[in-house]
Amino acid sequence: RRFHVAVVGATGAVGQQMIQTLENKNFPVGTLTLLSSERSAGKKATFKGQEIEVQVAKPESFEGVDIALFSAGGSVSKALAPEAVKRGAIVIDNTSAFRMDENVPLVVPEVNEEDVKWHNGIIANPNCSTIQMVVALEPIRQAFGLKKVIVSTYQAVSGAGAQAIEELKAQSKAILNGEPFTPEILPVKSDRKHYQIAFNAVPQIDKFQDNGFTFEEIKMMNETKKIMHMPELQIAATCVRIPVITGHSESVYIEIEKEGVSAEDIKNILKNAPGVILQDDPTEQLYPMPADCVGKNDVFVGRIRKDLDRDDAFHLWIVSDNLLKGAAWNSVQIAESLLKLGLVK
Ligand code: 11C
Repeated sequence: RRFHVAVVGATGAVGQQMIQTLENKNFPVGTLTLLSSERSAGKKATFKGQEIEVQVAKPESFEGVDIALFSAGGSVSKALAPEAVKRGAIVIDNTSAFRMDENVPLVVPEVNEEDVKWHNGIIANPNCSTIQMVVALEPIRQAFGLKKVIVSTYQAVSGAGAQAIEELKAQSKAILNGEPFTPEILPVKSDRKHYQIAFNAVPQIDKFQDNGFTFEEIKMMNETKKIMHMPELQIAATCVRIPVITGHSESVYIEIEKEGVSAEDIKNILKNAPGVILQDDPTEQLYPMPADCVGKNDVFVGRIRKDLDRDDAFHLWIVSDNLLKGAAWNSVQIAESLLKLGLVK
């Protein structure tokens, strides 16, 4: 059978990729409903050669919808996801609105696919920087145990949406032409101050919490524990925005349980891990970079080294397309898991 799918936030950076991914993966779509805020309604998007007009998202928009993919911001999800569920849809939500809700599974299919089984209408899609990290860490945990993670990110501007992409492009041109510019979007549109992103690195993604971490860092820490079912995991994150358009990179330090493990052992595990591509050969200067990962669904891992001071510690470099595995592809993959497990009525 074919399914009625809705995409909420259809004109956004992630929404566009969701439509494309449904097409590329040949997801069994019968009807595709595209929804957005009033501001973007009326625009058109193409799915399998057909133009579809984007409509204003309202509670009634979800009548007859089987699966609704939400990526229009937390407030839209909070208001409309329960309305969609009330009308019989299963919601896959790409915002942080429900991720830490204990009644809502938070799913990365390579890691915890089985968690979709206990959903109550909403399944949350994790933060992009969390997703790519857990895809690489779970196989290591399964083989050798995992005690501690320290991650520093190098995140692309598309994580902050279409306006942030435009800001980076316009600013780069202005600086190269010696023209004035006023930062208005990054690091966080709704925060008080805005800073230059072109030719810069900004150690703030999302707003600061009272404990000195940003919300992006807290999300990475909490979501990783929930997805991996490891409330006891020691984990700390530092999240940095860099002037790359798409593709998040992460430098990750881990401490494992097992003794006597070599970097080669870790590479062998990752070579066969689902969703992972090992790109690691210093003799050939082979390592993952965002420019090579754009448009691909996999998580790329390289620079795997054993720590020089600790026998149980390793360093990794993890890169993925934040709009695909980090968002659109992981959401569609959750929808595929629902079909595979016979969970869509
Ligand atoms: C960024 N990771 O790169 C963020 C975007 O919680 O879904 C995704 C925010 C989220 O800015």
